[in-house]
Amino acid sequence: MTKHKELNKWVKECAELCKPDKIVWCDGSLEEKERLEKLAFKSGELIKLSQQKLPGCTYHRTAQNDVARTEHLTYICTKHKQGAGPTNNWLPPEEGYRRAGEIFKESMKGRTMYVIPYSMGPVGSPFSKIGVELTDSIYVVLNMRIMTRMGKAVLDQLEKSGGDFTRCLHGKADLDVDRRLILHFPEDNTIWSVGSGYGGNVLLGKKCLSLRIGSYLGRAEGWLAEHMLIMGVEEPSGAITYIAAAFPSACGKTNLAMLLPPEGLKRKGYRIWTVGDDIAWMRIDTDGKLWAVNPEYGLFGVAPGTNTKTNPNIMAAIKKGTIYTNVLLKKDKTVWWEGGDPPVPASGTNWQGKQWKPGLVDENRQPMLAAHPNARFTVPIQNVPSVTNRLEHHHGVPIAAIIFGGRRARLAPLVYEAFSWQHGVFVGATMASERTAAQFGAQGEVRRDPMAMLPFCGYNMGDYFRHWLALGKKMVAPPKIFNVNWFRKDKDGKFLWPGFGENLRVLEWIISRCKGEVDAVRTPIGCLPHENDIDMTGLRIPRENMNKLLAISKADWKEEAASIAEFFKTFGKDLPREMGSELAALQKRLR
Ligand code: GTP
Ligand code: SPV
Ligand code: MN
Repeated sequence: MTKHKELNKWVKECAELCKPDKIVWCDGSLEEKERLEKLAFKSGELIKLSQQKLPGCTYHRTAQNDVARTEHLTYICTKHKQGAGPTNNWLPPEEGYRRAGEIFKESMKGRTMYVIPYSMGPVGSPFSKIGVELTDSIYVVLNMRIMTRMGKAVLDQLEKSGGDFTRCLHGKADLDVDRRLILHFPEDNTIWSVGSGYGGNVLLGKKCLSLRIGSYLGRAEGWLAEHMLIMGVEEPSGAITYIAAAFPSACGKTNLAMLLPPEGLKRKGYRIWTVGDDIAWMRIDTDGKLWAVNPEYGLFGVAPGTNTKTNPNIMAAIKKGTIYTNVLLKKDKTVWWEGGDPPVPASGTNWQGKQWKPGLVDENRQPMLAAHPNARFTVPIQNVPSVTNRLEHHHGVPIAAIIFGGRRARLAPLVYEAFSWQHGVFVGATMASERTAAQFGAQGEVRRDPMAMLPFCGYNMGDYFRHWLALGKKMVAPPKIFNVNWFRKDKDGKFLWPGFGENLRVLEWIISRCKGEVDAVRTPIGCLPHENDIDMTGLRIPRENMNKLLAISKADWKEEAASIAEFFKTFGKDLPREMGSELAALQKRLR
């Protein structure tokens, strides 16, 4: 119970629909965490890991058909279809409530409904948003406890303000993919998610509130909610340049946000500060510049491919207080995944709960995986050795550069700079990337993913581009916009660029451009580095690789422009005029 009348009324309504045996209001205390863990160990929902080697860590397996976000079951429910736009699935609100309501109905019988008051952003900050999630999953409560600021302090804040909150109802129901819906009702500030237990579908503060509802609120209130990491690059002088970068899911945000300077660049004495790894809320401050906060409090990161060489910061962070999902469980109650630290374990129980050892194949004669490719860890951001000390500053950090990027085996060069804010919006709007395991569906195919927001924009994407254009006009010296591609491959399918920590070499060029310290080569697609302006000290890669990484094929780009034209057609009248003129200008430059 609470003094907040609206909240009480809504909790009661949801309980009448779902019929839980019990309602528990979460206070966020350590005692509560331990009590819930105990219950989950007993039911098997969680497994306790070795407390010597991984203190405070637990292990969870999701249902096997529930291992990634399900974009085809994710909807924006606005009164008019126009509100959701051409890139979102749409349902009229009544229809959404009705369909999901049937699945929610009495689905919590025999279960407990937990009430989680949470704040995205520092509690009480004028730029934060409060949500309340109702869920029948202890796994969700324990994850929300890491990913958000939650519990008593937030409820107190909500009661004190008497203000609005995002109504987030989640139920596992029967975890049946045919009875799964992730619904957003931006006009009601409401989210309903039913039939899933997987992170992005159920930790409703993350993609659902901070991006889909957030972007909708951002347009109404004049700010931006983006699928971006935020990082600071500190020079020995102490000056820190902050960068925000949008890459699609599983394309390197967590890794870039906490990179360690590579050997050859260590002499320059850079330090990297991690502000956020997935979401940025950005607004124009009183100085007319763009400032960003990370509304989250934890990281829900991809495990496979993560090891002490590629990301020592995260490996240090996940040694304590971490929830591991869908990785390999070893006999000594520690964990492993493909691309993890050596040695490869001799055996273990895999993400499906099957006995695993190296070399086994599954029923399709494919190598049996230890971890699901989208296996994840949930870890408090304060565990990360490179965490910024500005996390609680309600102004956040000033953004000097915005970077877009994706996985593209061909076409896109290692880095280029947009000619202007408007051109940069075009570069972001036409981003494309190969699909990864973070979303349900075919992997590898290239799809357009504007600003890495295709699955996350809570309103008409055409209006979203318009909003970006409008904010650019309001800023004093808007950030410079860049595009990067760490994933270009050679003929044999090998990455041409070593990536990870070495990406700092590219960031260094980007920062020099922001400061006006280096020239660039003007090409039809944007400004590229002069070959010698990327510091390659200590990095031995063949010169021809560098040429390939910076090569622009006019023929390929003409094809790209034609494909962009096709993509733009899907927007019809919703496409801002400026996007059409940028495309025409690109085509002209390519001629
Ligand atoms: P989400 O949490 O889904 O939004 O993903 P993310 O963008 O934070 O991606 P993350 O940093 O977790 O990286 C995803 C995968 O890409 C991991 O397997 C990484 O090992 C791999 N990866 C990250 N950075 C690089 C890079 O610079 N080069 C290459 N080749 N792989 C990378
Ligand atoms: C992503 O898919 O972009 C993620 C993971 O960050 S999830 O929270 O599942 O959306
Ligand atoms: Mn993400």
